[in-house]
Amino acid sequence: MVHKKIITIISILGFVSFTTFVWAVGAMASPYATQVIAYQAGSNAASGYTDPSTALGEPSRVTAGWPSGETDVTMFNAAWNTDQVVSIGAGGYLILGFDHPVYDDPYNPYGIDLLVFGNAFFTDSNYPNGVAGGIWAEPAKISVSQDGSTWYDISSVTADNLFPTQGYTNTSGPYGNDGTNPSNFLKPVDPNIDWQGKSYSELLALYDGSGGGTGVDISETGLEWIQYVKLWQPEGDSWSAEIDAVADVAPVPIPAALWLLGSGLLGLIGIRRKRL
Ligand SMILES: [Ca+2]
Ligand SMILES: [Ca+2]
Ligand SMILES: [Ca+2]
Repeated sequence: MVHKKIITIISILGFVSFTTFVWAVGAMASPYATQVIAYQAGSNAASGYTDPSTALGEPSRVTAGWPSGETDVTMFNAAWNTDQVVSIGAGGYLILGFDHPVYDDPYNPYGIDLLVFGNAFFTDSNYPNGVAGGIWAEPAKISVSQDGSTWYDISSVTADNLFPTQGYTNTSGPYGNDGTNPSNFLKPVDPNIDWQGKSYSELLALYDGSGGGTGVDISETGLEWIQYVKLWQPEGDSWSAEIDAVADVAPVPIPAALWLLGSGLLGLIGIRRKRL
């Protein structure tokens, strides 16, 4: 019995270290898009915002201030430099590639595997204090693919929508430029939070260190992984979506999983001992 237990524990530890190895190898790849496969600006794409390479790499943490200087990107203050976001527009599309497969990983928070960052923002119903009265969103459709040619549409969410980007976790106000702790762009916001009417500080707490983004669960397509993302708008849309970046969600860190596993095992052993 004891031997069995030890063997079980050793095999679990072996699995965990193998998984750590796999994740460590995965971590060497970029978690953001590395390739523009195709881009076609739509008929009403925003003038000057037509450089698709602006959607590569990580989302923007800082953007131009008004009328000058710089401000942090917050959920009330979106990125708007021409070298930060690319506009899609009616009939337009943008196809991005990752350098690795993005998995429907069971360890991903809320089942969310992929994040799409745009320049949506909460409208401020108590300017300049930051109270989310609504959201300025310009929806674009999201499709995903394993090979860049067969596409599966995502029906549950649209890009350039919830949740607006937050570049730092400690920017003091919604229009501040004093952030020093970068937010986590690989961590989704809990899709069930009620953001309506919440203050900036309440929203920061609800974001819980996340940098925002539209959360996509690729399991709705039936695919186990994807490597290409298409952001597109149908003909006739009167608005134009902007895309800042896409990200591969990081699974829940090993220490937490290990801790849960460990406490579960200790609990089982404890129960055994009590019986003896
Ligand atoms: Ca998933
Ligand atoms: Ca937009
Ligand atoms: Ca960008």
